[in-house]
Amino acid sequence: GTAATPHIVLFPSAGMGHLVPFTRLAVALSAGHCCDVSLVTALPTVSSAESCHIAALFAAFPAVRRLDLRLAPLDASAEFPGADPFYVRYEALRRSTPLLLGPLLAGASASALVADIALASVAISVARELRVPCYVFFTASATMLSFKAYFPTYLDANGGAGHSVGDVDVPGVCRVPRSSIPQALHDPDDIFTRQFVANGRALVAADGLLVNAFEAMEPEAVAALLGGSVVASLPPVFAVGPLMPLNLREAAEEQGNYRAWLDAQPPRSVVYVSFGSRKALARDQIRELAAWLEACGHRFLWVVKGAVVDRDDACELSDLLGEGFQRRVEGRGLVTKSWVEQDEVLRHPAVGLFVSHCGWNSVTEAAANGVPVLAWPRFADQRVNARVVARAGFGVWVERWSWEGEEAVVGAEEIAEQVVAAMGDQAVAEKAASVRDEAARAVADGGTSQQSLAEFVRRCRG
Ligand code: BUP
Repeated sequence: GTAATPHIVLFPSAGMGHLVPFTRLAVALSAGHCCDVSLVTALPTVSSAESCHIAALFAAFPAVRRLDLRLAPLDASAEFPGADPFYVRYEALRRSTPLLLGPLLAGASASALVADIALASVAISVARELRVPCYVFFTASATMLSFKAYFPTYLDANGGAGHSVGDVDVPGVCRVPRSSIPQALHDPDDIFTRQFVANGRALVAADGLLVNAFEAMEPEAVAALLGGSVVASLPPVFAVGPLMPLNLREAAEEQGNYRAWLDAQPPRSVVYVSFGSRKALARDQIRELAAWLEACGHRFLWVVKGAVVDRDDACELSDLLGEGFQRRVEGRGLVTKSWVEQDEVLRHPAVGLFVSHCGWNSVTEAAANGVPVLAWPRFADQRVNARVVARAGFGVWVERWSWEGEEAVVGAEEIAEQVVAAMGDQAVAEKAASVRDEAARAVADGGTSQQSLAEFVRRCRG
C-alpha cells in the first residue's frame, strides 16, 4: 500500500454472521473509499453458505483481492467434546494465525490489518511484530462490544475467571442481567468463554475498533465507547453501521420462487420468520411454529434450518413440518430450507413483520429497512440485541420466551397473540420508519458512520 492508496487486509473468522459484515466492509472500503482491499478466506469453509458468498463476492467485486488461507483441520473432539463447529473453527484459526498470518501480511505489504473480534488477541500480536497497525472489527452491537471490553474487568473484580457470573453493570451503558449473558460465559472452561475473555482483554492493544453500529439505535453504548468511559485506554472506536448490503444474489438458481411470490402479496402483509444461519430450533419448537403459521391466517415466508451446519442438513421439509404442511398453506405461505437474500426480503414492501432471533446483522437489516421486529433471541448475544430492539422501539421482545437449552416450547397461541399485537402496533411501526431514516442519515455523505469510516481510512494512510 501507499499513503495515497492504503492496502487494507481484512481477516474474518467463520459463519455468515461474521462473513457478511466483513464483505460489506470490504466493498465499502474498496468501492466507497478507494482503498486497496484484500480479504483473507480460510479454506475449507465451515458452511456452504460461506463458500457461495465468497464466490459471489469475488465475482461481483474483482477489485477486492483474495488471500486464501489453507487450514489444517483441528480435531477438537477430544479437547472440546460436542463443541459448536463454528467455535472450533475460531480455535483452529487462532492457533494457525501465528504461523500463517505473518507471511500473508508481509507478502501483501499491508498498510493495516482488520481482524475479526474472534481472532483479536492472536491477530494483534502477529501484526505488532510486523509493525502493521491492527484494527478489530466487532461484527455485533455496540452494546455487546462495551460488554466484551468490560467483562475482564468484571471478572477480575469478582473473583476471577473461575467465579460464577451475575448481573454485569457496564459503566455508562446498561446492566446486562445474568439471564441475558451468553450461556457459554457461565462456564469458564467453555471454548467460547476462553476466546471471549482473551479477546476482550486484548482490545486495549488494538489500534482501533470498528463496530457495525450507529448512534440513533444505541445512543448510550456508542457514546460510552466513543467517550472512553467503558474501560480505561480503549483505542479509538469507529461506529460505521449499518454497513450497506451488497445484493450478490448468490446461488440464484436455488432460491426458489420467493421473489415472484413476494411481488404478488399486498403491502406489509407478510410475516418473515428466520432464526439466522447459526442454529436449528428444537424439532418440537419447529412443529409449534408450523402449527401457528397454519392456524394464523397470515401470509408468511419462513426460512427453516434443520442442522447447525448446512452441509449436514439432509432432512426434508416434510420431516420437519409434518406431512402435507406445505400443501395446506400453499399460496398463503412459503417455507424454504434454502438461503434467501434476507436484505432483499426485508426491503420488499410486502413484508410487515420480522420474527427474528436477533442476530446483529438481522437487527441492522431490519432497522435499515424499517421493518418492525418480534424479537425471539435464542443464544449468544441475542438477548442483549433484543433489548436494543425493544429500547430503540422498533420491535417488541417477549422476555419470558425460552432460549436454547431451556426446555419450554412456546405454544402456537402465544406466538399468534404476540404477532397480532406486534403487527397492529402503530407506535412500533412509526419508530421503525424513523430508525430507518436515522440509519440512512448515518451512512449518507456527511453522516456519522460515513465520517467514521473516512476517518479510519485516513488513519490507514498513515
Ligand atoms: Br438464514 C439467512 N439469508 O437465509 P445474523 C441469513 N442471511 O441473507 P446469525 C440471509 O445472514 P451470528 C438467509 O441477512 C444476515 O446478514 C442475514 O447474520 C443473512 O445471524 C446473516 O443475523 C446472518 O447476525 O449469526 O446467522 O445467527 O450468530 O454471528 O450473529
